[in-house]
Amino acid sequence: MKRRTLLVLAGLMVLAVIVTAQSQKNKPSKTITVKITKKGFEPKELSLQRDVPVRITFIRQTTETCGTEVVFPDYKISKPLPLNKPVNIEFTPTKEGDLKFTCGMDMLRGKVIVQ
Ligand SMILES: [Cu+2]
Repeated sequence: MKRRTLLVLAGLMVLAVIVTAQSQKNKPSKTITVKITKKGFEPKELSLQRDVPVRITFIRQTTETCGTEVVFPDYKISKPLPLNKPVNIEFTPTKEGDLKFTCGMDMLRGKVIVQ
């Protein structure tokens, strides 16, 4: 009887470890905020690490630019940016090198350096 209890406890511990590992796997280990202002993306240059999941939060704070959408062409990501609403983009850079992000019309530009 006591042995069975121990087994159940051990099983629960293994399960807890697995669940923790899974949730950490899905959690971005780096978060960055990028604002869209009159000047464009701020900051407009980001540096990221290869294979490290990232969450970039974009907030458009102006109506004076055409930055109503953000596009990461290499990762086929594009999202509308409503005024003053944070929009999260999550991905994992898998290649080293420069990566561009732009507005929907490729006028505002930003750069991600993946190392
Ligand atoms: Cu534009």
